[in-house]
Amino acid sequence: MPRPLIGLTGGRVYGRDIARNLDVLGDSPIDIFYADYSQAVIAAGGIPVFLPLDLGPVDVVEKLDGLLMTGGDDIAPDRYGAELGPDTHVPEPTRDAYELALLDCAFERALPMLGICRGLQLVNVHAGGTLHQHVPEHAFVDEPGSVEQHVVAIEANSVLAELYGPNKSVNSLHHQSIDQVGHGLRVTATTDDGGIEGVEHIDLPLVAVQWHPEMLATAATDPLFRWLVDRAK
Ligand SMILES: [Mn+2]
Repeated sequence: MPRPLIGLTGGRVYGRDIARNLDVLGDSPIDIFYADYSQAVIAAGGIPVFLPLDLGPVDVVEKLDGLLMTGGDDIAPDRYGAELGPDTHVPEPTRDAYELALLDCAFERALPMLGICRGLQLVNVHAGGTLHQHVPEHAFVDEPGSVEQHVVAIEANSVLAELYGPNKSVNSLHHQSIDQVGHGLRVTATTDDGGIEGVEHIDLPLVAVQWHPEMLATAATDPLFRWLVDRAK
């Protein structure tokens, strides 16, 4: 059995955003992703491939066996019918458009999909849901990403319950979260303050979580990446 090809999304910065870069390259676009994601996919037996933001989603989804929507900056609130809140980061419209189009194609092909952090928020917005634009009590951004900050309760009879059992201690590096849940999604992980931290699609192989399994000490053996790779085979 060949190792499945897992597409990874990422963001875009510019030469000027990179320390010690040449000044003359300040306006040059650079597509980026955190290697924690690709390392976790490799450890789970998949072959990660980065999906450049200029690629046509239709062309690339045809070639993929699975899709990992990674973390990143805030989604433009107009994508879910809201005004830009005072604490919402400057939107990245190129990435929003690209990832939403990727999800269109992945849904059409029923591709196995995993969303992490922004990836979960994106899945929800794609499904017609909305976001809370600022939940600072979940933004533990001054501590290492590997630190577990709170517990999530996991719904029985879900993929997350199969993988983790009834609860899991997780990290928390997000300042936005799901408000209204989108169509076709089922909430399968919540916090005791009422936050939604995990959703699954009722028909398709799609799981999304608000925490960052790729940053935990257990990343190399995290069952979520194994789930994605196994479903992608
Ligand atoms: Mn959290």
